[in-house]
Amino acid sequence: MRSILSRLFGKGEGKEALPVRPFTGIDWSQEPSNPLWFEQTDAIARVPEIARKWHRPDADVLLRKWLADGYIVLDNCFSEQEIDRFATEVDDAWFADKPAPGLSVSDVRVGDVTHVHMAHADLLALSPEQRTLAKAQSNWRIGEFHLYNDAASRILRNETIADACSALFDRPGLPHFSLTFSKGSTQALHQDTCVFHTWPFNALIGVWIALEDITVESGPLVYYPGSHREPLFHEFDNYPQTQRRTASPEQSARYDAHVDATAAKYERKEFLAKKGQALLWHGMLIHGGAKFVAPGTTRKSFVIHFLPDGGNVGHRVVGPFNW
Ligand SMILES: O=C(O)CCC(=O)C(=O)O
Ligand SMILES: [Fe+2]
Repeated sequence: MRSILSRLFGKGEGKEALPVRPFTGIDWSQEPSNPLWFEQTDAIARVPEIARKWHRPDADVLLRKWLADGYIVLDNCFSEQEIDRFATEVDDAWFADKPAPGLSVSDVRVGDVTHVHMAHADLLALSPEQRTLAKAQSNWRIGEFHLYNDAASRILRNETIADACSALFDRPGLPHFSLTFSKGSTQALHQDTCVFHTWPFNALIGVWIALEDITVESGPLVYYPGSHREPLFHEFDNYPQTQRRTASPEQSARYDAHVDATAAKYERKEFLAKKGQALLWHGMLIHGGAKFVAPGTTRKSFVIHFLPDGGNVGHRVVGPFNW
């Protein structure tokens, strides 16, 4: 008797060879889902019930804005002192006495070479003059700084933000994946749902926190209120398997064009935040970094992505991956 594998893939007697297809992941349409309240058709009717659980006088207004516009802005979540401490310590990491094992700084340009991820130890091995120059001339970022720094960890664990995300999800939200930006990102327009793998759909809230007052010329966060209500790009028809991270180069180009064309239907806004203000956005809200960044400007910000427990299903998705 022929083995299962040879029956599937082998050239057997009297049998045409079956074409070998790469495994493209599970069929997510068959996967049980527990959709979020704001993804359901009766969402507006549920606002009073959800608002009662969020102990803020403006809960009702914020939830209605979340549904209509796909984002909310929160003030007074942090003390000025904790924001300042964070901003200072990010800068100080460049001149620390000793390296933090595991920490790396991304997109560091030394001379003509840009290091995608530079280990903190390698950074500290540069002379102080080289570091001062690299810091000024690079559009550097730090991923997961909260794992290495108390001031960042304190911001990540802020209770007002966690309560807001849990209220918006109507289930406990957990902070994941922090990013510390030093300058305007100039990032292309995108939807975070399409760069994460979440289940249920849109189980994702982005939180953008200003670590200083943000100016027009520093390349602010750009976003398009209401764009979150647009359907998912039609080619991503087996989400969360099919999205931007698993898309082919051609498909990625079509997605990017789709996002640009969709954004053009909406008003473009820039988040000219005051230090400490936070913008919370829906996974499908189109956003990116403004294209123009004036030389010498900074745009210090901290981004956290919140998901409900178990909402990240990246481990159930198959590659190849674009990043
Ligand atoms: O800060 C920016 O310019 C964009 C950040 C962003 O898109 C993200 O972290 O999801
Ligand atoms: Fe994003």
